[in-house]
Amino acid sequence: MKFSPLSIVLGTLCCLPGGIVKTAAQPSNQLTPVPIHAVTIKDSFWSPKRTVWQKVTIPDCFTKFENDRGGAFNNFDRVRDGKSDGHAGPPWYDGLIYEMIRGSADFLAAKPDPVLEQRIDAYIARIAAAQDRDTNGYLNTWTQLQHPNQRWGLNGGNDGYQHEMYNVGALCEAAVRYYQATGKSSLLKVAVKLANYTCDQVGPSPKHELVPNHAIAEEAFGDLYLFFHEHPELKRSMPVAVDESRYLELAHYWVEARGHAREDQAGYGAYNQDHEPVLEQTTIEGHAVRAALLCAGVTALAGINGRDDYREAAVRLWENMSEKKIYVTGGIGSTAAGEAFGKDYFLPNDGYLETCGAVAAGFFDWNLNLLTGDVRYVDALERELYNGALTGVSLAGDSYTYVNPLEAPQGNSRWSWNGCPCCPPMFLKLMGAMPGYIYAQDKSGIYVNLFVGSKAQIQLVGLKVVLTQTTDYPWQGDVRITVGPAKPSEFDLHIRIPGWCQGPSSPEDLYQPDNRPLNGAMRLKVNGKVVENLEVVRGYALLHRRWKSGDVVQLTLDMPVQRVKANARIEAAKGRVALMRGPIVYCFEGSDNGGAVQNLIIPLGAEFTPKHERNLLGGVTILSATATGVFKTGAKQVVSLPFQVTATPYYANANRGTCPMQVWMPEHQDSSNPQNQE
Ligand code: FUB
Ligand code: ZN
Repeated sequence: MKFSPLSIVLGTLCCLPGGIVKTAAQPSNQLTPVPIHAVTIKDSFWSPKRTVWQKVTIPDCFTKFENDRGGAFNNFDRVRDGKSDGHAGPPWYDGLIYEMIRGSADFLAAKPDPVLEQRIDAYIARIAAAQDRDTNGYLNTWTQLQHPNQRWGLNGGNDGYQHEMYNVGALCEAAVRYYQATGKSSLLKVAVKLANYTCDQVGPSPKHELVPNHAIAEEAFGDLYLFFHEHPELKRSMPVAVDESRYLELAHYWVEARGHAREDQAGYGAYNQDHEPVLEQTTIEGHAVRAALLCAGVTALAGINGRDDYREAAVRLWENMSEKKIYVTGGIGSTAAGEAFGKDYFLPNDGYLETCGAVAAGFFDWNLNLLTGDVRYVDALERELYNGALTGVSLAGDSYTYVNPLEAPQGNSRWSWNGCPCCPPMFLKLMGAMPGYIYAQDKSGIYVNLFVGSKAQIQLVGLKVVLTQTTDYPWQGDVRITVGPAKPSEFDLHIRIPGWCQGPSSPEDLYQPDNRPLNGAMRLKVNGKVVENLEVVRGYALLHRRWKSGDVVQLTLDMPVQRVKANARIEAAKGRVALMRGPIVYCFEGSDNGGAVQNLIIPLGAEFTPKHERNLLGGVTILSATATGVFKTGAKQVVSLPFQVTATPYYANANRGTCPMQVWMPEHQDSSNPQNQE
C-alpha cells in the first residue's frame, strides 16, 4: 500500500475557509513540567554528581570531539571552506555535537557557567558559518564532504546512513534548549533554516518520501512547533519565515509514513520501526534506541495533537517494553545484532543494553507521565535515572560505557572514547533534563515525582508556591517537603508513592520483590499529624488542603533490602535473585568479594544488612550477608563454605578497574552448613 498523506490530516488538521489546511493542535498532556530554571538542586546524592558532569564530563567530551579523528568541529570548518573531502567520524557526528549542546544547555539552565557558555558560543559560530555556505541552509557535514551530490539519499546515496533527519532533529532540540538557557538565538537561526529546508524537501510525494532512519526528529519537530507556537514574537527575528505548523505536519508524516511503501525505497523494516504502521504496532521492535526515541516522539506528539491513536500506540508499546523486554536495571536492547530488542522475555545476562537505550527509555517514560499523569511511568524513569542510565559515566566523569550487561565474568570496564561516542551526549541530555523531572503541575496543583533535595519556584494559576525538599534519598526513605504559597491557598499536592515501596504488584509483573511490604511501607504526615485514609490518585498520594507558608509534609518510605525475583519466563534469571533497596539495583563485584563472583550462591535465608560507606564509590550504601562460596580444592573436589559477600550499587560498577560483576545471583536452600561435595 502506498502511504497516503491524507491520513495525517485526520484529527490534527482542519480545513479553514478557502481550503487552507491549518494545524488545530489541542494540547492534551495531563501534566506540565516545572522547568529546569525554576528548580535548584541541593542534594547529597545528585549535587556532587552534577558538578562532576558539568565541570568534567561536558568539557571532557567536547575536547574529545574536537580531537577525534581530525575533529568533529573541523567538519563544520571544512564545509565553511568549501572542501569536499575529509569528514571526521560517522555521519551522525553533527547530531552528537548538537546533542552535546542540548545537554550542556540544560546544565546551564540549572547553573550558569560563563566559561562553558562561551565555549559553546564559539562552536555555534562555526556551525553557523558552515551553514552559510549553502544558499538553502542545508547542513550535513558528512554528505557535504563525502558525497556532495547525494543529499537526501539521491544519486545512489543512502538516506538512512546519512542521518540527515537525525542530525536536523538533534539540531532543533539543541537550538530550543540553548535559547531557553541563555536567551541566545544564534543556533535557533541555524535550526529554522535547516528545518524549513527539510520541510521543503521531505514529506509526501512529490517531495522526497523519507522517514528518519534514526528517530529523534519526530519529537524535536513537535517541540519546535510548540516553541514557536508559544513564542510567536521570535519569528520576526528569524532569518527565514517560520510557519510552525509545517514542523508539526512533517513530524506527523515521519510517524505515519513508516510501515507504508514509499517512493524510491523499500523501507528499513523493523530495524527502523518501518515494518508496520507505527500506530498499529503492538510490540516494540528493532534498534532499541531508535524504537524508544520514536515512541518518545509519538508520546510527545500525542500531547500536542490530542489523538487517541497516538496515545494508545505509545501506551501499548510501553507496556510491551515494560512487561516483556526490559531488564531489572532499566536496560533495553538485549541483542547486539542490530542493537535491538529481542523477543519477549529474551533477557540474557550478557545482553547488549546500550546506555543510549536506557536514556531513550527514560525520555519515553517521562513523556508518558506528562501525557497521562500516571505514576507508573515515573517509577520506570526513576529506574533509569538510578541504574541503567546512571551507570553510563564513571564516577570521575571521564570514562564511559556503551554496553551495560548484567554480568561480566571476565570483568566490566569503561572506555575513554569510542568509535561511536553516542552514549555520553545522550547521558548528558537525560541528566541535564533531570531537574525538570522532579516536579510537575496541573490545574489543581503540584506533583512531587522524584525525591531529590531541591527548591522549586512553582507558578500555579494566580499563585506562586515555593517547595523545599530535603532528603537523603536514595539511601534513606525520609523526605521532608516545606510548602510555601505566597498566600494561604487551597490546592492539591500529589506525592508519588514509589512502585518499589507499596501497593499492588506492578502491572508489569516482570520483576517482583519477594518481600514487598503491603502495609505501612509509606507514611505521610502533615505538620506532624499522620494522614489517615490516604486518597491515592493515579498512584500519587493526594493531599488537598488550604496550605499556608511553613506547612511541612513528611514522607517516610520503608527501605528494606528487597530480594527480587524475575518472571519465570526469563530463562537467564531462573533460580536467581537480584537485590534492590529503594530504587537502587545492586550487583556483586570481584573487588568486594575475593576477586570472583561466579562462585557465589545466596542462601534463601541470607539476611542482607545495609551500611552506608561514605568513602566508597562516592558514598554508597552497601549490602552485606553471609552467603556461600563454592571453591575448587582439587581436580574433582569442590567445597562450599560460608562466605561474607558485599553488594554495591550497579550504577557504580567498573569504577575500580576491570573486575568481574554479576546482578542475578544463584540462590540455594541451605543457609548455613558448609558441605564438602565430590
Ligand atoms: O545511529 C547513530 C548511533 O549509532 C545510534 O544512536 C547508536 O545506537 C548507534 O547505533
Ligand atoms: Zn549510545
